[in-house]
Amino acid sequence: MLTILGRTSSINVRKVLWTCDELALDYRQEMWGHGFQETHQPAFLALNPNAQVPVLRDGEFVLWESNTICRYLAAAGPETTLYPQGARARAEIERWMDWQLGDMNSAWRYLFNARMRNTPAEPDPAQLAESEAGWNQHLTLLASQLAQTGAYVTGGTFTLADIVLGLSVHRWLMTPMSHPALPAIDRYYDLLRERPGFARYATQQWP
Ligand SMILES: N[C@@H](CCC(=O)N[C@@H](CS)C(=O)NCC(=O)O)C(=O)O
Repeated sequence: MLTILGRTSSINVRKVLWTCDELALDYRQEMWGHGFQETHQPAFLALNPNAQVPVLRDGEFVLWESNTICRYLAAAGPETTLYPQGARARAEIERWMDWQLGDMNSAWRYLFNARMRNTPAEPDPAQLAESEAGWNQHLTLLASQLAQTGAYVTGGTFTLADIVLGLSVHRWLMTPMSHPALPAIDRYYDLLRERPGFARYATQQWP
C-alpha cells in the first residue's frame, strides 16, 4: 500500500493525490505539514530532511519532491498516456514539469505569499510588481504553447504536465492581481474543469 504524507491543502500534495486518482491507485494519507503534524520532528526529517510535504512511501522506498513522485507513480505501473514511454515523449512532459517547479514557482512566490498568506505583512511594492510581471510573463508563455497545441500542454493528450501546470493556472487565476487577457489559458481552464481530479484538487477548498 502506498502512503502519502502531506496535508491536502498543499498544492504540491494535491499534484500527487490527483496523479493517484488519474492512475486509480489505492493509498493511505497521513496529514503532515502546516496545521497538522509538525514536519521538523525527527521521525519526519528521517524521511525528508527538507521538512516539506509531500513524501511518498512505497514499502521501504521513500521519495520526496512532488513532480518526481508523480513521475515515479506513473512509471511504476503499466504504461499510460499520462506519462508514455519513449525518451522524447517523456522529455517533453518533464520539460514542462521542471519549468513549473524551477521557473514559474520562483516568479509567483513573493506576490502569492504577500497577498494570500500576509507574509510579509507590509510587502515591498517594487518586489510585488516584479513578481506580478514575472508570473504573468510565465502564463503568457504557457498560453502561447497552449495556442499551438490547441488542447493540453504537450499536445492533444492530458499528461502529468497538465496536473502540475493545471494547479498552477488555478492558483494564478485565484490570486488577486492584474491578469492579462489570455484566451488560450481560459480555454485550457475550461478543459481541465471537465476532469474530476481537477474539481477535487484544484477548485475544491481543503482545510
Ligand atoms: N519542491 C518541493 C516543495 C515542497 C513544498 O514547498 N511543500 C510545502 C507545502 S506546498 C511545505 O512542506 N510547507 C511546510 C508545511 O506545510 O509545513 C516539492 O515540490 O515537493
